Amino acid sequence: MKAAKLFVRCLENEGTEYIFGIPGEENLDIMDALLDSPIRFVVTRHEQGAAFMADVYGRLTGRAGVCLSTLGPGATNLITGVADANMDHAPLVAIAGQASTHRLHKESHQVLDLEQMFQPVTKYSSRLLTPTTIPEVVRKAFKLAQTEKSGASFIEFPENVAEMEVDEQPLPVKNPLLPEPASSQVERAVQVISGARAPLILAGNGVIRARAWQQLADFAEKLNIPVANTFMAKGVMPFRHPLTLGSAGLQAKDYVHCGFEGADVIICIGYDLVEYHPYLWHPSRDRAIVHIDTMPAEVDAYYPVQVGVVGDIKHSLVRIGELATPHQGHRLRPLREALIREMKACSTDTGFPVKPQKIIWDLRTAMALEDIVICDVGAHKMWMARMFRCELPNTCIISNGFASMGIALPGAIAARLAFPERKVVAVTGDAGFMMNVQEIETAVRMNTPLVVLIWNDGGYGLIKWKQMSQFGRISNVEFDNPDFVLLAQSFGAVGVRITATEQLLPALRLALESDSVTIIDCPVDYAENLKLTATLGEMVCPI
Ligand SMILES: Cc1ncc(C[n+]2csc(CCOP(=O)(O)OP(=O)(O)O)c2C)c(N)n1
Repeated sequence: MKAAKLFVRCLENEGTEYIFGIPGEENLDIMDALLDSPIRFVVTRHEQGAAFMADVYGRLTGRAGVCLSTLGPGATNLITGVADANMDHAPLVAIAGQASTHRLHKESHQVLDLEQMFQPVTKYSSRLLTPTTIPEVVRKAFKLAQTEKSGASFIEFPENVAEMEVDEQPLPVKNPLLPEPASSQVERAVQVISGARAPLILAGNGVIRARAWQQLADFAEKLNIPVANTFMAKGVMPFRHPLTLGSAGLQAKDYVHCGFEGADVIICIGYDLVEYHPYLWHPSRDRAIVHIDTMPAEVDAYYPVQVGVVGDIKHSLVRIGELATPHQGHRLRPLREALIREMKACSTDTGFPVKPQKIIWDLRTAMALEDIVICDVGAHKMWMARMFRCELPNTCIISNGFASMGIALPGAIAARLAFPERKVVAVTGDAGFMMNVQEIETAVRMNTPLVVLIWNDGGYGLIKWKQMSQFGRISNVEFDNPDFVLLAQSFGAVGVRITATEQLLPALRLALESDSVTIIDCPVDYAENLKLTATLGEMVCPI
């Protein structure tokens, strides 16, 4: 058979359901081979959108999302989404066409060394120089992308190799099991945790990747230890659970930081430093850290590990949970209660533009608990991370490693394709929305009903917030927007403009019930940003 056909068979063998991308002249054979495959090709309007779709598909399913582009400019367009997946540990396999191997050694139309270009943003980057290596390269790409720490792989496929004849078969798919933790380390962790005066758990995205949320809840409950989560681990403990403290990730002080300040032992579980720098939650550098993860800890002066328990996270939690001595009392409950009071404070607010807290209240009211929010990057993300309650893991996706704007709309399309029975909302700033606005066409064409909720402030809100906090004036952060209602309509989507706060909840409910793609243009009152900075700056810990 043709090498391109073998390649597609190898993708099928890995369980690939979708490929997101844009064809080009140098991957004609793959595109043709896909016509005879059950894999669905989702044509996007920009390769960045394709990579973000694969990224979010990977986060939600734990299986590598696949994206494809042509050589040169198609591949450079993929890079941001691939880097995002890699830094956030989302499994993804990116594929790019390449010129024939006969012209890779010299200056040549659209030719870049893609294998090298993708190396810093992937775990594995490889060029297919002969068709017989296809089964190994594809298997390795998926194996590395899906094995902890999961991330991105890249395959470059020259067009002349794609059309060669080959007689090979896909390799059997076998994914490695993580080792059990060493008993000596489990025992040391048990001693430190049992002897702690005021322990605190920081749960990261690794707990979600390990699907270990039930073991985390059992561990916290059995030992009676409160749990803070990173932005990327929202929902890892149900928010309604009395031991849940909420999300840690703001650069300012917050209630949850009072927990860190008062703790003597901090148990970091499935936590990657890229999610939230330790100098922000551990400036004193003097607490004992127990690191429970699939890999040894990164070296960082603010992350002094006293005990590292490396191995299968579920197993580590069960073993330590069985042996450690439970703690008494609910010392940190006032922190949780203070946060809940803040969440509720604007629930009936009618001020306009709409306050961030009120947008979040209405969104949570309108959405079912299993529905999915994909959050973009900006001031809205900070508010969502802090105040949007999640009862289930992977119901509020936040990119907080690479933290690239533009993920929300393409990500929402992927979420809807991965879980057609659940409703999906893209929460985005006006700037991030415009970065991948063209994917509305993809959503309408693919018939993926979803809601895009734009927090409209006519500017780069987060940067404005930081400029004002630091310098008291703004520099080059304002812009004009198109008419989002007309824009939506021109794509065949529904456009809704909120002109009074009371309209938001009914608009959200209607949009969630609808079978259309709905774009809601919601003016936001970002005067609340500086008010929050001031409140947090003056905060006295309620414990
Ligand atoms: C691709 C990319 N470019 C720039 C940034 C830096 N950045 C972070 S937030 C932000 C402003 C986002 O504005 P908007 O999307 O309108 O959201 P808002 O902050 O107003 O809620 C910028 C420029 C980034 N994170 N990603």
